[in-house]
Amino acid sequence: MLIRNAGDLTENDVTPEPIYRRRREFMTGIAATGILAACSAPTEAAAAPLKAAPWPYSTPEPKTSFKDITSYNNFYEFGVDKDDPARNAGGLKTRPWTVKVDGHCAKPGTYNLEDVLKGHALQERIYRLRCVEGWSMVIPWIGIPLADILKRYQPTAKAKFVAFETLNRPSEMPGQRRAVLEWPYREGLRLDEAMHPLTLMAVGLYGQTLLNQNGAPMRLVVPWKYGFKSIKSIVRISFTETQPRTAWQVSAPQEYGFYSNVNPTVDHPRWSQATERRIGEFKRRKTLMFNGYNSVASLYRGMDLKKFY
Ligand SMILES: Nc1nc2c(c(=O)[nH]1)N[C@H]1C(S)=C(S)[C@@H](COP(=O)(O)O)O[C@H]1N2
Ligand SMILES: [Mo]
Repeated sequence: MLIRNAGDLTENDVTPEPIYRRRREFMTGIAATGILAACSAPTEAAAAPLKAAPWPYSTPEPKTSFKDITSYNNFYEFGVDKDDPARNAGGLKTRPWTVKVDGHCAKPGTYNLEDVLKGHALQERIYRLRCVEGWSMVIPWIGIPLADILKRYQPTAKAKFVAFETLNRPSEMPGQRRAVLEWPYREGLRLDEAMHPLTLMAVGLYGQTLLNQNGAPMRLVVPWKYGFKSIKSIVRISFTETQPRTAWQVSAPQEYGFYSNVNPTVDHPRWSQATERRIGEFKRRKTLMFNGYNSVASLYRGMDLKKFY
């Protein structure tokens, strides 16, 4: 098979259909024994092994170490310092976990995590993650294309955006006892962005279920946008007609736009976005437009990306 960079992909060629279907048949069985078994574990397990089919368009760049990915985090619900989430997230109970799906869709409801994930094939996708603060990582995520999940709820013609909410539970999320952001953390995507084949709902990384500091049990990964769009520990998914409010826009609208596409030519008021430092390296490297995921450019044709930052 021809291996290309994900940046060159079009919507229709991310995974050839017959391979996808065969993999899906294989993985349905895996999903039943892997993540689903982990979800129903009676005690708070650290992490359970998770099998996933390799995705052929992963970046070949060296992966950031497991230690860095799990100890250098932004998860303000557990504190604002990079080492706070790893230290403070252990008390979060992620079983059972329910997800409310509402808004403009034919199948709204409150679902168990098991039901949200059931029947979907897990893939391992190695993506770059670029934080607006100027650092980046290469992370081997395990997840499901968000589009596959969303389609099951049958969004109606009125659905133009998808809004996401993180858990709001100050008793287990000590950072929520301070008003550093408006809680719960909220994010949103345009429906076509949410349905783009690169947009992933992640349930694991490095071959195991997510640790709490990375957004267990289920978090978004939108690789062409700054890291803060990749909302963690999701409990609500809403199909909306109008553009949803996001936590960062509410806190500093002049700094954080709704789109937040990685763009080396549009600086954040406090930080240049032209270069970045890969965690584990010292040199700085050039930041790429759309974080190198060029196939998304068609989503923004005709838009002034300085205005819609
Ligand atoms: N709920 C929630 N989601 C969040 C954040 C947060 O503070 N709260 N931080 C965001 C930011 S700024 C980044 S860079 C990524 C970091 O993900 P990682 O720690 O798994 O690398 O999570 C994003 N998702
Ligand atoms: Mo970030």
